[in-house]
Amino acid sequence: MMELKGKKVLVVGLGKSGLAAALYLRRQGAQVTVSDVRSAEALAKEIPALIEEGISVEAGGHGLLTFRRQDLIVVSPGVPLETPELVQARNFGRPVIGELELAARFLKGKILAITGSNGKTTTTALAGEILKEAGLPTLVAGNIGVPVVGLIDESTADTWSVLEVSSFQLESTEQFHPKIAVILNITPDHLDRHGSFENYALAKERIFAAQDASDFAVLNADNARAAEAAARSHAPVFWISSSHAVAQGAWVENGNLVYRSAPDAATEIILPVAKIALKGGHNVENVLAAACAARLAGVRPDAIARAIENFKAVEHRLEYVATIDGVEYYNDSKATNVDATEKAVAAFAGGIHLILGGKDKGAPYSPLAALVRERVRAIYTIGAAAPKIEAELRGVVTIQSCETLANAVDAAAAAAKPGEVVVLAPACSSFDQFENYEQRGQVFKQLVSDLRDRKARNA
Ligand code: UMA
Repeated sequence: MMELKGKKVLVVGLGKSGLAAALYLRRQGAQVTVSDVRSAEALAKEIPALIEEGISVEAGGHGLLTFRRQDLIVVSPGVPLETPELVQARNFGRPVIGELELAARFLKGKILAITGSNGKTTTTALAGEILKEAGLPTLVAGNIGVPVVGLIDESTADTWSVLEVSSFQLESTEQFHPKIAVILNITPDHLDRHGSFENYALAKERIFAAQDASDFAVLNADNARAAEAAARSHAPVFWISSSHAVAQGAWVENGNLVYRSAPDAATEIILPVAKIALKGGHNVENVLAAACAARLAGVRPDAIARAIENFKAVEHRLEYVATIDGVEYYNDSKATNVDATEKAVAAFAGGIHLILGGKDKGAPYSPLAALVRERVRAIYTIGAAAPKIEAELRGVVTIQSCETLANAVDAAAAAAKPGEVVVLAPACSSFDQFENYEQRGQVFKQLVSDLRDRKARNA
C-alpha cells in the first residue's frame, strides 16, 4: 500500500472531493497543499478550517512551482487532466491520480460501481437500498454527491461500497477494482471535456480495467455503445434488457422483472413491473441493473422486490414538485444532457412546457426535435446555451427566450393549461447561472413554491 506519512501531496480543486481528500491525506500524516482557481474571498469559508488542520492553501490560480514540488497530486473530478499545470507536473514525473483512485487504494471491502450517461444516480441509490434491505453493511457514495475518500475510515472487510462513478472520475483510475461493474448506457455527454464521444466511452470502460474473471460486469443490451464494451470486459458479462430475454442477467418478460444466473439456469421472477414505484419507462432499465447487480452480490429476490417497491424518485430526477391550477411541475434538474431530456419528455404523454438551457456541453439538441414536436407545447430557454438551442429547434415548436429560470417558470405557468405539465429538464449543465444542478433544482422548487403562494394570495 502507498505510504502517505510525510509525503508532499497536492490536492487540486477545493470542492467536496478536494476538501475530503485533503482532510484524509492530512490525517494520514501527509504534508498537504490545496490549490484552487477560485479566489481567497470565494474560499473564505473553507480556508480557516484547512489552515487549522495544518493544510496549506493556494487560492486564485494554480502555480507551476506548487505543482512541481509534490510527491503526489490528487485531482478533483471537475479538473481536466489536460490542465497545463497538471501536464507539466506529469512531464516532471509527478504521479497524478484522481480522488476516486486515492480512495480505491485504501477502501476496504467490496465495490459495486455504477456508471452510465443517465440513470446512474437512481440506480446507485436503489442498489444501495437493496443491499441495505438484505442486511448487508452498505455505504453509498461517489458522483451521487459524497466523495468516496470519505468512506475509507468507515469501511471494513465486510463493507459493500455502492459507488456512482463518472467518466471524470474513471479517467484517472489505475487500481480501482469493482467486484461488480455496471455500465447503464453511453450516449453523448461531456464532449467539451473528453473531446470526442469515443474518448468519453473509453473513459467509462475504465470501470472494467482492473477486473478479472472472478468479478462481474453488467451491461445494457439495449444500448449500442454500452453493449460494445463487452469486448473489453475481463469479467463474465451479465446483461440487462427491457425488450428481450438475455443469456444471463435481468430482463422483462410477461410483465415481470426476471433474472437468471446462467444460460442454462432457471428463470426467477423478481417482481411485476407494475410494482415499480419510480416514474418513467427509462427507470425500468435502472431497476433491472440494480436488481441484477444485487443478485450478483448474493441478495435474495424477495429482498430485491421489497426495496424496489419502496423506492421513490431521487431528488432532482423527474421529481414531482407541485400541482398549481391543475398544472403539474416536475424538477429534472439532473437532466444535464440531451439524452436525459429526451427521457424526461418521453415520460409524459403530451402537453409539456419544457425549460431548456444552461451551459452547453457540445452535443447537438436536434435529436430532440421529433419527440418535442409530438409532446411539447412550448420551449422556454435559459442561460448561455439558449441561442444554440433556439437555432437547432427553430420551427419545431414555439420557443420563448426567457434568459432566467424565474422568467421561464412565470412564462410556462402563464401558458400552461390544466392537465399539462411544466418540466425543468434543461439538457445542459448549470454552471453558467448556478453553483451546480442541485442548486438549480432547489431554485426551481422555490420558484414553484413562490408561484403557488402568489396564486393562493390572489385567489
Ligand atoms: N477547480 C480548479 N481548477 C480547475 C477546475 C476546477 O481549481 O481547473 C476547482 C473549482 O474552483 C472548485 C473545485 O475545483 O472549487 C470543484 O471541484 P469539482 O468540480 O471536482 O467538484 P466537487 O465539489 O469535488 O464535486 C465532484 C463532482 N463534480 C464534478 O464531477 C464536476 C460531483 O459530481 C460529485 O458529486 C462530487 O465530486 C463527489 O464525488 C457532480 C457532477 O456534476 C454532481 N458530475 C458530473 C455529472 O454527473 O455529469 C460528472
